[in-house]
Amino acid sequence: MTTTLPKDKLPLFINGAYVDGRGQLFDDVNPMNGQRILGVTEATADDVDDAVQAAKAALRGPWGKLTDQERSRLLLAIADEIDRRQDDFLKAEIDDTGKPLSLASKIDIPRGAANFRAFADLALRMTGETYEMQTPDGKRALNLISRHPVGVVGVICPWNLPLLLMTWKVAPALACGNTVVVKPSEETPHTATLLGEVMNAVGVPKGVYNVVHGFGPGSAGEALVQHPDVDAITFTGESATGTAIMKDAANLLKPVSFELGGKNPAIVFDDADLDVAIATGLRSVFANTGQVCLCTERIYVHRSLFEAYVEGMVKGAEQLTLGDPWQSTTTTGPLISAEHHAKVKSCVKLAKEEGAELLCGDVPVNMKGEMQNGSYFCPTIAVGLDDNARFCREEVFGPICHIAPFDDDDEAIARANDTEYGLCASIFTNDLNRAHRASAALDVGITWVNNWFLRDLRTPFGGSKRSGIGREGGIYSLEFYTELKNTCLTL
Ligand code: NAD
Ligand code: 6OD
Repeated sequence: MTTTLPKDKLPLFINGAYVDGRGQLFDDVNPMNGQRILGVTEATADDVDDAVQAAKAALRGPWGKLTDQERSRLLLAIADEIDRRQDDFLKAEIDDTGKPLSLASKIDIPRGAANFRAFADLALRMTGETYEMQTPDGKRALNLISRHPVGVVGVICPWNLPLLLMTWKVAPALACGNTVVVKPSEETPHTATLLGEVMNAVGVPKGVYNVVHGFGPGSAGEALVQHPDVDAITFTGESATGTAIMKDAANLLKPVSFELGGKNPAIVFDDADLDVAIATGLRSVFANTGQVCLCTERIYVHRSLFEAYVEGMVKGAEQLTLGDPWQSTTTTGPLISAEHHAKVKSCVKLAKEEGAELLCGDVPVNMKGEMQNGSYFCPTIAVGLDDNARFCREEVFGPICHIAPFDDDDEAIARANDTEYGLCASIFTNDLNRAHRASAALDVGITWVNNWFLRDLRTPFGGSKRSGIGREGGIYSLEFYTELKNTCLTL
């Protein structure tokens, strides 16, 4: 047991200390070259129980006694410490994901710190209302509404934006006075583990933040969801995994908050600024090699702009630079794993079988040196498919999109809505009325107008339909991370 992270393998972080999981040792692999980085110790159900008991004890211990102001100050200190250790977090995140330095240093790691700053503010806003009433015998009574932590929160995370998405859940949970047990993705276990050192360095009490490693079914993920002392589950990942987790959580009637998959549309109306639509389209399709839940996979373009838009997108896609994530010129890293590479490849093969014309991509990547064994995939743009093609309906989660023409606004909106998902949409128009009409008509949690992934952390984030349950962000996070209590006093 140690309070600093060992270099030779990744242990669990339980009750303020690093301990080896008692399960199997599994490999953390660098997708840039397919090489093992180090071994990760898997948590058994007993390890998960240790973490949950530590989290439960911390609720009743010093953490539960801190004032809102003290918790808020600790969250700010965590943010400062992430900033101070930015290089360590960058190394851990880039090794695990292969994402380019240009992206991780601008988005992933700074957002990890920003999440704690944003929710430090929330800790000071745990207010409730008061309702005054008359009792039947004419006295006055006050109903005082107060907010209380939910308890131990299980945080289950995906691999695409590991630190960003994990802290997006951990920060509001802690702001509201809860304690957490985090289960990072088995593909990207590093930054969550490193955050343990940060927690210790700034004086977060033991047991408030715990990390268990492993997989989903039959492993740490399932053990966490099924644990009777875990009071709520917040999960980001695939919709099908959400269904499995919800079934398990239902047995103990646990509240869940879900950020799930998408098949996000973009609509380019006939009055759009074409340069903005193309530049934003390129970012929204290819950022993080298409592995952002908000990425656009279906684009509908007014017929009058279709040809020029497609030409601009193809030209832009061909200019992307696949390469070593550490090189400043690299725009596009590998996919997360060989397995995911095989999945994306099979989706593109399917698109061709369904009759797609591929305007770029569909060629082997020509990587040099150790990157020949990396999971690199050529940016791919398809046209010519019917909206019912599987390639246009199922989430691929890679650097791909399909572009189709449309003739009128209602048709574009109906086609954009014709999906089981409802996470986000981006629309391009200079007509304010059109923007409002379209946004109101789109069945999604977030509509971006002439931009994409522009985030104000005070706003509600989440999806409708099969893209999620609930909203998190700003004061909206209070809904999930606190219990409301009414105290009724006669005076
Ligand atoms: P995933 O669902 O395969 O895994 C996510 C996490 O769940 C992992 O930690 C995994 O070990 C765990 N898990 C799997 N089965 C489980 C079970 N039965 N019980 C408990 N835990 C279980 O997702 P992924 O492949 O890591 O991430 C990619 C997916 O996540 C995509 O579908 C993407 O759209 C989605 N995503 C959504 C958002 C959003 O905000 N809506 C954000 C990021 C990713
Ligand atoms: O920006 C966020 O807060 C957020 N949850 C982004 C999700 C991205 C999905 O991959």
